[in-house]
Amino acid sequence: MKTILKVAVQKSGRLSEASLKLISECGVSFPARIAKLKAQAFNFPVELLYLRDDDIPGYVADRVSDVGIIGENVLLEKGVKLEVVQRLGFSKCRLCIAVPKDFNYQGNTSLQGLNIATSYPRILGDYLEKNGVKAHIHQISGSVEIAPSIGLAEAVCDIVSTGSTLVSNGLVEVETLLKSEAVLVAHPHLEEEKQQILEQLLFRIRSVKAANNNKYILLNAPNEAIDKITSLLPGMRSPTVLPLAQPGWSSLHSVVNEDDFWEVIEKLRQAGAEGILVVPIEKMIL
Ligand code: PRT
Ligand code: ZN
Repeated sequence: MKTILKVAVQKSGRLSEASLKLISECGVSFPARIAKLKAQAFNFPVELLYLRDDDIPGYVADRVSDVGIIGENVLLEKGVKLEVVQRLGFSKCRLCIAVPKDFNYQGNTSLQGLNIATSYPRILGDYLEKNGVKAHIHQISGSVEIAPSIGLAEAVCDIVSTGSTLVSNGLVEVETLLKSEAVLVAHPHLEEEKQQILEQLLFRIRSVKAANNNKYILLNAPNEAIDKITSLLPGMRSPTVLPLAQPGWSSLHSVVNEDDFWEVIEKLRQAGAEGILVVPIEKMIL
């Protein structure tokens, strides 16, 4: 029988769309999703399992699934030992302690003796223990941010992304326990054939991620500016330089990282670049 790699993804929630988009950008196609629990790809030896995110670490540990995409926060909270084989860069968030805005917070000793509401008792417990703070952890499964206003707790420990939920509940962030993003986790002992499929998938994921983080840039410049402009364009090796029909001018092509994109564009303009075109890259093979 043909070996298939089972990949667990969140059924519906904040990770679902980005997880499926990533898999589809890897050129792996699935039948349209009709409230199914699993689906096999047409063109790659992968089967998707649609699960609740909290169940994914346990299912991968038990080999119900071979790999899974989850928030690192969930992985750490479950305390399941799995290998993070790739950080995926989406669903970025942080786990924070927050207190009412009129609380006179003086560092984590101010948490001593408080009731702290959270859905992350393990991570919070570890943090308090490491910092020698004795507080009462009140575990709740949702709507943590309302706990102080209904008198359930004096502080909360919850996931924050934009921070607007905290603000609208009159809370301020005082400690960051963890920075999280979606990760691909794998069972530590996959059989050889599954490991090979995983390697192929990882190669595609890394190419997609590199492409998303970079832009292809084309510009025109007078020949005397080429050296200066080349020094500003790191590129994959060095920029391509092609002569323009107009004498004394060239066209330069290169790749620029998304993170320092605007800064580089500004410097290129100052160095004499004109007619700058920026184009998305679909795949980038490193
Ligand atoms: O049903 P299932 O169990 O599968 O899903 P879930 O409801 O447990 O999880 P879901 O879909 O809400 O989140 C999945 C993962 O997304 C989390 O484990 C995090 O890794 C990640 N993530 C990213 C977030 C957020 N951003 C986020 N903002 N998870 C939750 N939130 C919540 C947070 O709990 C708080 O209520 O959003 C609110 C704060 O958002 P801001 O933008 O107002 O700060
Ligand atoms: Zn969940």
